[in-house]
Amino acid sequence: LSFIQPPQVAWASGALADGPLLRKSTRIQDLTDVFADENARQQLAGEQVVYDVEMLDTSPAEGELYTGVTHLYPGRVGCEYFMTRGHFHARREQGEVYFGLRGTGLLLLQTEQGNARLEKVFAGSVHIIPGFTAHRLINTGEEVLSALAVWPGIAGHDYAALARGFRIRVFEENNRVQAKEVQNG
Ligand code: PAN
Ligand code: ZN
Repeated sequence: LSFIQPPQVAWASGALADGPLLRKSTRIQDLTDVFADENARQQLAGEQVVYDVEMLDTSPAEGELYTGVTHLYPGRVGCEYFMTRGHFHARREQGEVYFGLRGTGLLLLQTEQGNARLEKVFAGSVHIIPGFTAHRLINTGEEVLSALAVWPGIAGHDYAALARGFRIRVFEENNRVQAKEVQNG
């Protein structure tokens, strides 16, 4: 019998290899109305990549799990740190687990009732995202923030439910990370 070579994640960089991969880049031009300062976003180069997602091309069938790595680059739109769009799962009851691999940042979690909280993300951090909870990564550091995620193939993404934004935004002010509660969301 031969031994199957599995896909690999390089823990230090988050790079996935040796499996069938799907890749998606999200750029400044894709993130209309995501950041508080829409004018500042329009001043930036639209092609600049804010985050890349690499995932294993596995089955989306019920009971199967997806595995992916998000690489969120350092940067800001105005004073607001680069972040992912963020979403609820279309199947609201479906949870997810994130593992911090490199860099430093925050995971913003928000319930359907609008209660929001922030967890620190760093190499080795483990984040249990329960069902019915929207999630967004925020890079508050100066290096790439990479996080591994595992989620149900049937979960799906609902971006529209949070089109008006989350209840918390995170800014750099006076060289410090400042989280602010906002009215929308
Ligand atoms: C992640 C996210 C990834 C990109 O794989 O999809 O970090 O964020 P957005 O999907 O919000 O643009 C995940 O949470 N999957 O369910
Ligand atoms: Zn998710």
